[in-house]
Amino acid sequence: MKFKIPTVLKASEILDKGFRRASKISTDSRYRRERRSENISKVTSAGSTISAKLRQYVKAFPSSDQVPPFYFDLIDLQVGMGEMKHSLGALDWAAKRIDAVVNEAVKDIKRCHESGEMAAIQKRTYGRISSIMSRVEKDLDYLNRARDLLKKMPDIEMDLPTVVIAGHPNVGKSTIIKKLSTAKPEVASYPFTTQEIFMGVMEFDRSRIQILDTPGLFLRPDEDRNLVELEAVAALRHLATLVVFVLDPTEYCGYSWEDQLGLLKSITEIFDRPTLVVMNKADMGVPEGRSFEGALLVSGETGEGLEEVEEAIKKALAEIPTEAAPEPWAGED
Ligand SMILES: Nc1nc2c(ncn2[C@@H]2O[C@H](COP(=O)(O)OP(=O)(O)OP(=O)(O)O)[C@@H](O)[C@H]2O)c(=O)[nH]1
Ligand SMILES: [Mg+2]
Repeated sequence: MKFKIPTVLKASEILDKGFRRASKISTDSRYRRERRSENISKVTSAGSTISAKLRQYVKAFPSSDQVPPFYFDLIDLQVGMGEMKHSLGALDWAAKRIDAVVNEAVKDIKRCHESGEMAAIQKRTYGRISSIMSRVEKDLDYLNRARDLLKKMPDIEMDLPTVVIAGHPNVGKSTIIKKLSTAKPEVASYPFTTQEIFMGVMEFDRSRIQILDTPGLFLRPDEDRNLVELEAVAALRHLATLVVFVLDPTEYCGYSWEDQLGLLKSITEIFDRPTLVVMNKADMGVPEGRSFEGALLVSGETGEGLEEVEEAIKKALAEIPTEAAPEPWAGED
């Protein structure tokens, strides 16, 4: 799903657009009747250009009851669903106010007897429109920033089976996903290299599977999690058909084996999804006593064991009944 939202112009730019269009309407007539219709056309054209632009934005942004739960969470984390709603409400209010101000001006101009008076009403109306626009200046700026964030959101296909890779930071999630799929995430030897959900596609025979790289997680309650961790949580909660959990038995990632097992346990308990456990960095040797029942031993670095991971993913997905997968549109909480 992709959000296609036009650039949100600044209040002054929208005003310019409206007034410029209106300024093109002119009669050189000295007759009062024609002057009157020119004034009416000007205020109407300026007002409707501006209010139409505002309404275009209101329509282009996703509304909270129309987005799938995953995007709802992501928007809420990155942009703030409440703030977005509030700012869109403000634009809607401004569009209505501008229309009302224009209607009033048209009535007043129709009642006028003098050209000078008509011109004064037009000027006053432009002033009123400008002051309405200045009241939504901050909302427009905010929405433009929100638009940039929405544009960068991962383009998830809601009806494809989705594998979500999870684990502590630095355990090698991105290294593995890079080898398994078309995704090209960044890999680096520091925690939280991955700052957002990354999407790649795996192809098995002719069927496509979506595979998501997520930021690293710590063993802690949601209220203590940082923003990037919460994005991983949103993917696990709303998208994961299957979880591939990566453990680093070498502890080179910087987190203890016990903490990693604790995180695995808590993820399994909270999200209750079929989970495939992978022990990474096999090329460095596995320290004595570190094992996990059913886990596949792999090396993202050398590629060792990754074919088995592919096979296991394929097998696990085939075994998952469709109704057990999350329903991204219906939500679940
Ligand atoms: N020796 C060895 N190093 C690995 C292996 N897999 C990953 N690494 C290294 O571990 C570090 C972290 O790898 P990433 O793939 O960025 O880890 P990540 O889990 O995606 O980390 P975050 O995005 O921060 O959560 C990098 O320096 C990798 O080169 C492996 O199988 N063997
Ligand atoms: Mg990563």
